[in-house]
Amino acid sequence: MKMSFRWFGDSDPVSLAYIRQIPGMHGIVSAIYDVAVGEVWPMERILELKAKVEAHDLALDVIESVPVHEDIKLGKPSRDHLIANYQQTIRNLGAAGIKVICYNFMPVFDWTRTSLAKLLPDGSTTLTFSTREVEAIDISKGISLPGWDSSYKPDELKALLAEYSKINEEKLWQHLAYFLKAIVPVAEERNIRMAIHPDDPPRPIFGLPRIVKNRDDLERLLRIVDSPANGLTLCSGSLGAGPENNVEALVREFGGQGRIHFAHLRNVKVNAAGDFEETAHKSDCGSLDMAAIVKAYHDVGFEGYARPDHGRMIWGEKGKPGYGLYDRALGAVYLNGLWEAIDKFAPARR
Ligand code: DNO
Repeated sequence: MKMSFRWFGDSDPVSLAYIRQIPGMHGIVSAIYDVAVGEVWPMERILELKAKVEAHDLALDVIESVPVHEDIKLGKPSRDHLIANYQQTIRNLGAAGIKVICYNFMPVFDWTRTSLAKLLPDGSTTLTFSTREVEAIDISKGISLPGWDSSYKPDELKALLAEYSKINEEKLWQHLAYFLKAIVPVAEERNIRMAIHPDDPPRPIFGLPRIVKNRDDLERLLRIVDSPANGLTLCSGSLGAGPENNVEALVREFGGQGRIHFAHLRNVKVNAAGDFEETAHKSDCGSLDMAAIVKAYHDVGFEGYARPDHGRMIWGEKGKPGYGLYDRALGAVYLNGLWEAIDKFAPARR
């Protein structure tokens, strides 16, 4: 397990110099944030990012994310050109020595929360999701939830949602299959592992289809192109927010097949309705048995990349919700500690 840390580039309040001081840190997970979705990532920008990271003695092996243009998800005629651009970005990333590309196939919205700073009894703040609050939102009046893609103007968003009203789950699967069949061979050729991130939360929101939510979806996805280059970002927090999902079992099944390339490790406190609150990483802080999950990775001989995922805001830190330094650093050290203990004292059960 190679421990890594997400960094949002020069505008990130957390510096590479600080990340490097976290014990056991292998590398940085990042992206180029100012290239428009659908455009090719220029070689020189990729090399510049890599040089910046390497200057701090950290590796840049994982990109999170190369976003997928909505026209590809909608299956519009413009998708062929956009997919050709995506292929070229994969080639460029391969030429720069990148090993894993994370992406997702969630229509319109990426991860969704109803609060970004719920105050906890210990004075820290965290991210939460409530179905009731999401359902109370009248989408036609425009959306103003924290953390959502505010780059859409209300009219654009309305038009986009209208286009999606014709897309059901099966259609979205067809569009994902079309995309995978085009990009996975290029990834194979360039020695890159594609790693889809599951839907967060793992269920439809606002009537938009979501298709990467549970074990059967993951199985279906992997069989579309049965190649190690078509793999998973297994996000414990996203999948773990589905009461039907057993994250440890997913790690054993898909990790055992060598199809997990990137592990997002975080804990959530989930109720039966699937509402959740993000917690500190430690098992007894949330609903997930993080020790059992890390043990499952160890048992399947996981050699891929992992990162602590969202953290709470603690110790008065101000910054990007979920992506402060302190709680994620605690998470990284905790996860490395679990791994070391398992490695030394628990025999692998393969
Ligand atoms: C949230 C992240 C997601 C993830 C993308 C991957 O914090 O886990 O934004 O990066 O869904 O494409």
